[in-house]
Parts: sequence; C-alpha cells; structure tokens
Amino acid sequence: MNTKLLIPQQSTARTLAVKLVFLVAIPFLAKCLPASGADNTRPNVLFIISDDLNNSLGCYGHPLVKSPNIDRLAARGIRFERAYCQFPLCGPSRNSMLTGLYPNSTGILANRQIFRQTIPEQLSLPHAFRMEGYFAARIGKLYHYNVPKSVGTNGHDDPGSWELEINPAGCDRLIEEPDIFSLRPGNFGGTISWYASPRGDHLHTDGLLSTDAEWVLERCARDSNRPFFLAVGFYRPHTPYVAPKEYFEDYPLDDMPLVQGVEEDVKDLPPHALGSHKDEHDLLNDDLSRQAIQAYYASITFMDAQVGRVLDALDRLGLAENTIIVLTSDHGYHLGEHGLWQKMSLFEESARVPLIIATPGMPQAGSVAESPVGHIDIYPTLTELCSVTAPDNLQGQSLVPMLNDPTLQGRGWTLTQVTRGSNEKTTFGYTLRTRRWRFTEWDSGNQGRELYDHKTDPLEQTNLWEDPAHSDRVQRLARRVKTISKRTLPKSGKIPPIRPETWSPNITDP
Ligand SMILES: [Ca+2]
Ligand SMILES: [Ca+2]
Repeated sequence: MNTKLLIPQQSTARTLAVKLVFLVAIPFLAKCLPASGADNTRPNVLFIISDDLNNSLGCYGHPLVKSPNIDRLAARGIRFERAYCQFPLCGPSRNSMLTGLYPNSTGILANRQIFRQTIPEQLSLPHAFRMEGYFAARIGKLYHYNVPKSVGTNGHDDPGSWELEINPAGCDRLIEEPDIFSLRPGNFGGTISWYASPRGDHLHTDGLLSTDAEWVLERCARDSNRPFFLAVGFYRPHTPYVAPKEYFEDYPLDDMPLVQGVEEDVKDLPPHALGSHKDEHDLLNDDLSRQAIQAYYASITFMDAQVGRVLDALDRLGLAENTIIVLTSDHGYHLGEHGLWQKMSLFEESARVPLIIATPGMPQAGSVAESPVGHIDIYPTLTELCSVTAPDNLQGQSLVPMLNDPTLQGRGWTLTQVTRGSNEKTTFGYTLRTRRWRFTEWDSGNQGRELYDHKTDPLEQTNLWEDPAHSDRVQRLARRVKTISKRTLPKSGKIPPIRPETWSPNITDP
C-alpha cells in the first residue's frame, strides 16, 4: 500500500488529518482488497468513460433521462455529487485525467495533442498499471479522438498506455452520415447534429464497443493470473447524437425542457463567460432545440444500455467480486443554459461530470459524497486501491478516504480552467468550485469575474461579484485562485511546450 498517495501537499495539519483518515481507511481497504499479494488476487479495474456526457442521469436526479444501468452502478458504488473536470474539452481533460496532472502541467490545452509531445516521461494511469504486470486494454475513446471522423482508428492515442487497442466503427460512422441532420450540413463532430437510426444497438459503434468489452472480459475471466485494467470509452452522447430510434421514443418532443430567461441572465456576464458560443447555435429555434435535446437524451439512454451490457458481462463471468468500477465523462455539456450549447464554458453544466466509483462489497455502497472532487483525483485513487506504484508528481488527492466515509471533505474544492483566444493572444479562465460557491476569474480578473452562491442559485443566474455584501469573499477567493492555479504548474513554473520530436515508444524508460 502506498501511503505517500494520501499525503497532500498543502499543510502539516492536513497531512496529519489525512494520515488519521488513512488509519481509519485500513479496515475498508482490507475488506475490498484481497489479503494475498499474489497477482491473481489483485483487483481488476473497469474504467468506463462516456464522451460529452453531462449529469443528465437518473441517479443525479434528472427528472426525464432514463439511465437504469448507470443508476444501478451508483447503487453499488459511491456517487460523487460534485465532481468536475479540469478542462471542459476532450483532449485537455483526458490528458489531465490520465496523467494525474493539471492541464498547466501536461501542457495539453487543445485537442489533437498527446502528453508524449510535452512530458513524454510521465507514466499515464494505465501505463502505471502495465508496469506492475496488469493487462491494460482500451476499447474506443480514452484519449482524444476527432469524433466522428477518427472513429474506427486509434485517434490521438498513447501507444504506451495499452497492450490491446480495439477501435470498432459502426453504422453511425460507416453508413449513416448522409442521413444525419446537422446545423451545418456535412459537419458532425463539432456541430450539433442528430439522427434517429433505424438500425439496432448492436450495429452502432457503442454497441460494438460493448460486444468487444464482453469478448475481452471473457478472455480475462479465463486467464485469472493477470489482473486487468480495461478502459471502455463510449462515443455517445457526443455529436452526432445518433442512436437507435427506439430511444428517441422515450423523450416526446413536447416534454423537452427549454431554458427560459436567457436575455436577462446574460446581462451580468463578462464576454469571456459566453466565449464558447458558436454562430450556428443561433439557428436553434425552439423546435430544433427540442429535437437536439431529445436526441442528446436518447443518446444517453442508448449509451447507458451499452454500459449495462458491460456490467452484466462482469457479473456473468464472476469478475465483479474482484473488479473496481469507475464511470465518468470527460466534461459536462450545455443544452441552452445561459444561451450556451456544448462545452468549453466554466459554468456548472460544462465543468461538472458524473463520477461513480464502486469497489467490491464496499460498506458504503449507494452513498453520495458531497464535497467537490475532480478528475485529477482518479489516478491516485485507483493506484492506491490496487497497490500500484504511482508517480510522485501526481497533483490530485486519493479519494479512498471518501470512499470509506463519504461525509469527509477531502480537499474541499476543485479547479477547472479553460482558454479564450489562440496563440499569443490566449488568456486563461479559472473557476474554483467549493461546496457552496463558484468563483470564476477571466485573465486574472482583467476580463471579468463571477461569483455564484449554489445554496440559493444552483442555476448560476445571479453574478454576485460586484455585490458589496460579498466583496471580502471575492477578495479571498481571488487570492485562493491565484495560489491554487500557480500550484497547477510543474516545478519549473512553466507550462511545458510541445516538443518538435516525436516520442519513441519505450514503456520501461519513457
Ligand atoms: Ca468530450
Ligand atoms: Ca446572470
């Protein structure tokens, strides 16, 4: 067991507190981890990630969206109520999550890049497991992919992370593109687009992913001498929102909720807060908005059904009793809030992600952890749960104490960042989420600030930053963002630049 993972960087008091938590956690770990050190008793990991999935899930209290399979996973795990990505865009978010470093330390702040171009020596999460003999396999999207164009390829993958890579392409990619409706005809990846497919689950890419996962799990069940780290990256509900038409029938158009009062809401916002708006979003009248939301929800329920098939396989093959399951998304998603759609904002809808972690027979199964956590915390959590040695530069906290006692506060905040502009004109936005507050600062405050009180304003409608009643709080939070964002940099104090040379794959000496 790797005690150093539980020791935070911040303060001696916290170090002591966390050490105490660690002592308390030992009985829990003893319960969920086998006593023997033999490889065939080390826990497996099933890491499930969905693309562009926000918290529109039954287990997160959504009134309409059906997600029975993810809900049943939540019932056997801990559901993190306030989990946030570190950067609300596929590539930067996934590189951060899978290296355990903030985007300022990976140097990956845009898509189409991989951390081997900036910090090639960093062990990724699956790479760390491989170094200790795990069989690490990827099915679908774990690092960045250009969706849908790169579906069926390795995308912008890291070859050092996996022993096996499987890249299915289904009817949504190979056959149906001419039939997909798009706000900009012919554009499906970054553009809102959808299609109710007449073809069944098993023909779609995400259906093929589940079939492949069943196949890999069957092989793993036969060879119990090696523990596995199986990562399954579903493409839905990323655009194009393509799902079998049966799933659309769950969501009558008239029931689709439209956001009201946008004109009034945006009056107190700095321009960068709305900087993710795209011109084509203006085409979304009420009718098209309802269709887009229907298709997004249908894609979630379709993806959820595929998650169910993987969970069923795990149970059927007798693997569930020794497998840790994680389910998350790479970032959240707007469906019209503040007039915004898709990602790349620092509002709750874009920064927040689902996060469920289930360990076999966990005593607190079905509980909810309320304190803010981040993707940055997944890496040290999984390495600790599996007694895998982690790099000592990880920047997150282990969530093992919270898995043991979901009422614990842990770090108590999460930082998410985003960029505005490009090249030398790039500026940063940072948002700090505490249990009650969201404080956002654009270009160190030069381009505006936002403060929201989630106790009274969960939809972030009223920007309180200029309210004299909160001026002390704003000053305090601004100081914290400055300190914390500085800590997201590597020891050099500089964001690592993209290197011109390519990485020569070498897993033992990267
Ligand atoms: Ca994404
Ligand atoms: Ca407002």
